[in-house]
Amino acid sequence: MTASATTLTPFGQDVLQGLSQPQPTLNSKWFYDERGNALFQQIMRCPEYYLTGAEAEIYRSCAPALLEELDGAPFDLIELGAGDGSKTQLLIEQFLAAGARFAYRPIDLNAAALAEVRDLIGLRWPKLEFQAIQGDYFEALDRLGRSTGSRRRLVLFPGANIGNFHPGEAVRMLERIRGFLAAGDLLLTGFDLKKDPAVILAAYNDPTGHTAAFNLNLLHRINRELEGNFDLDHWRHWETYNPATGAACSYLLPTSAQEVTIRALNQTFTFRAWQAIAVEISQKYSLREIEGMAEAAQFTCLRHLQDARGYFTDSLWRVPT
Ligand code: AVJ
Repeated sequence: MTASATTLTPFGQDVLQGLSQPQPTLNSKWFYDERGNALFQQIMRCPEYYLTGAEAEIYRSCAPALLEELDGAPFDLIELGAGDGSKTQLLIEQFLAAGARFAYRPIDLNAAALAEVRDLIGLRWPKLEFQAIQGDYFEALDRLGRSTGSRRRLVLFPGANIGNFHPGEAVRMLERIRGFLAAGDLLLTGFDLKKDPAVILAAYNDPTGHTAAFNLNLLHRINRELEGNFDLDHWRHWETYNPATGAACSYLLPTSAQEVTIRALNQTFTFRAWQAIAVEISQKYSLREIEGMAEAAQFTCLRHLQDARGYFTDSLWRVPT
């Protein structure tokens, strides 16, 4: 008998659905439990994972470009997926030095991460208006309500998190964000750019094994939260990059035939040796493709802010009048 969908957590429902498909799939959004967050911090410290450093370089110097577009009017700085907020502090520092008037409203699923951001901001800038909103991006945006246009919005969508969506889904996501904005409001999105495939593969295959541990943690999480019995000694992390499509994809591969029982789902899944579970897409784009996405989502692409190596862009878009 199958566990009835109503008694399952959203994680359980998604795992059941994903593993029941002809091509088994697990969604990378479930990577980020407590252990996953800690492992992702390790990845961000790997020299091969160039994305974090490249975006920090951009954030360190992009304030003038943003303030120029905001014309000195007071605004709300809304951040989708704040993480530990360290990059954004680089920006806040410059905004305050330039005398900008704004409130900082980070949104994140992770309550612990938000509490840390609150403490850091409170210590450094006790007078800065601050509102942490815990939840799913769109739940949280719903709570903020639609922009009235009386106070400008600058939405940050950093970290190449958009890359975890397939390109079509990404456009729909950006369109949905636009639904919460008014004419003149700004969106700054981090996109990882197409580059030497060797550089990309190395970023998702660090020699210390942090990325492998991060991906395999999803099977651990199923074992912990859904009473699964994945034998982690028989699963491997495998990364691919297709330079024709720009998709970096990660898979979990069983090195021998596996039978896995997940008690919370009342299900046993069988995997043939080397039958992959697809877990993550980290889509890479060209500047042209990004401009096409802006148009498809009905934004005006104002400019690309890039790191010196041209590995990454934070693309600045405006809602047209
Ligand atoms: C947090 C989604 C930007 O796709 O590069 C890092 C997650 N996965 N290493 C990415 C990740 C493997 C990361 N994002």
